[in-house]
Amino acid sequence: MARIIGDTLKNIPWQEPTSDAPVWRYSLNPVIGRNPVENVARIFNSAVVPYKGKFVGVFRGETVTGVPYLYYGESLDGIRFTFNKERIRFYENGKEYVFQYAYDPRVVKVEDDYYVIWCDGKDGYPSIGLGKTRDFINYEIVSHPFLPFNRNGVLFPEKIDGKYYMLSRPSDSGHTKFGDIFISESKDLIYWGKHELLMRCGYEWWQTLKIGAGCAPIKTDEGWLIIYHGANMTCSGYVYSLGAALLDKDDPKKVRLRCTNFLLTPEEPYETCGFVPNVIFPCAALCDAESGRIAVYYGGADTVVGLAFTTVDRIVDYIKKYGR
Ligand code: BMA
Repeated sequence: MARIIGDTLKNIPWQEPTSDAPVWRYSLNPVIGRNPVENVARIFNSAVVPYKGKFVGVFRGETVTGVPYLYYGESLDGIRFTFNKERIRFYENGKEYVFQYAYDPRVVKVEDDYYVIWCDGKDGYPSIGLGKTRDFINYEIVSHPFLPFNRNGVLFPEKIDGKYYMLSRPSDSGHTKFGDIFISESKDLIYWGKHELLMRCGYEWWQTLKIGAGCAPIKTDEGWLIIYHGANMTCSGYVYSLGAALLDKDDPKKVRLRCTNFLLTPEEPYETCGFVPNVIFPCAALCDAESGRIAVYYGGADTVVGLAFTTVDRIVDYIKKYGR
């Protein structure tokens, strides 16, 4: 029986499985549909965390100009969300930070701070932006950890041996046709180094083109559980699926096991049809250490947000069964 090492979250959104699939979809998906708030055409690829008894998040809102920015949303049950119509403002040295664009946010709590990591259009280059908040009202820029081009920055939820760790994917300026996951460390969240290749694109067709970190790593007694996306190429474009792996608990630079099967691939209409068809893009997971339940938020077809469930037992067993 694998165990989550972390907090209890009794009100985690949940639905029992109806099959033995390793990850199953919420039957009332999508949880966030089109035109969720004034001037925002679509919300997808977004992050949710528990906060003061409810669920709050930083959401990728594709505005009606087509430019993505970050929006705040909240929910009592983790399923029905309301959003602020003003986008989130960040400050740097007392001045408002001017966004060119911002997308694919993740939110990770480390000690008392909630860190927001997103793909930031800094000087026109896709770069990793790192900011923080304590109250989801005031946000400040912490750093831009890596040289461009880089996407899919995901911070670990605790320091390991006194150091912060971040996953990311160095890439290029466009819809990158390549990309592996790297891991970097820092003592202060400002200066990052010791960059190392963590996982290359897989041999399996669903993850041959590029891979990128997804949800914040989940600490388990079997290691750090990472839920990521893998993309491949077809005659009609890219297909993004959800994959999983286990990293060593004490040394996250070591991959223990990586699942050769995808755990979710686009099947439902809200994943196969939309602004960009055939995309499942996980960005956040809620966990309840007591029951072992995990709820994953993912973007569907660059258009909506879906919810999927698993338990630490099921997913770890599956990785062990189909891992290499
Ligand atoms: C990637 C990112 C994601 C997006 C995906 C599919 O390059 O831009 O935000 O979900 O493409 O379009």
